[in-house]
Amino acid sequence: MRNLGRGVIVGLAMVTACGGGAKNADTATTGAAAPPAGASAAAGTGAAAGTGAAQAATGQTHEVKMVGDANGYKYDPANLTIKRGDAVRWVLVSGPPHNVSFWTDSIPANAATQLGANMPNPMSPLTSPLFNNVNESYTISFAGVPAGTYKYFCTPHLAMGMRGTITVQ
Ligand SMILES: [Cu+2]
Repeated sequence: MRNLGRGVIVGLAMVTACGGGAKNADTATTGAAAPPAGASAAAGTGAAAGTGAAQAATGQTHEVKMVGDANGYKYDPANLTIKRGDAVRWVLVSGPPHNVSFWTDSIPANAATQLGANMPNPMSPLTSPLFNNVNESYTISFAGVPAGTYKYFCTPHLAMGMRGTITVQ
């Protein structure tokens, strides 16, 4: 009986450790979902925050690679500074699936509505779909969003430290 119990515990630990993408995705989504109450309240107060319609980029498009290999999982560059109106294009280089998900509590106040509107085909609020193919890309316009720091992560690889920052000037 004792041995059986121990076996179950070990088994559970292994499931947790090897849960992989789906489990991490659940955790990340839950974590990201908590703050929006405050964020949307803030967005509602600021009339200039965006109407919910996407705004096309008017400036430069910057490229960020999504990389996963023997050296780890990362965005390259992980930290990028752009101007308002620029766009960022994430390109899948290796180690999919990858995506782009913003922490709702780690973007400027009032940013969520317009940023969300500027994100094509979101899987959930401020979260891009998952990308599985090399050279697949995803572009977000940073037009109409407030200046500041936007922190984001890859849902499947957050636990492996795949995260980045866009600073909008
Ligand atoms: Cu990833």
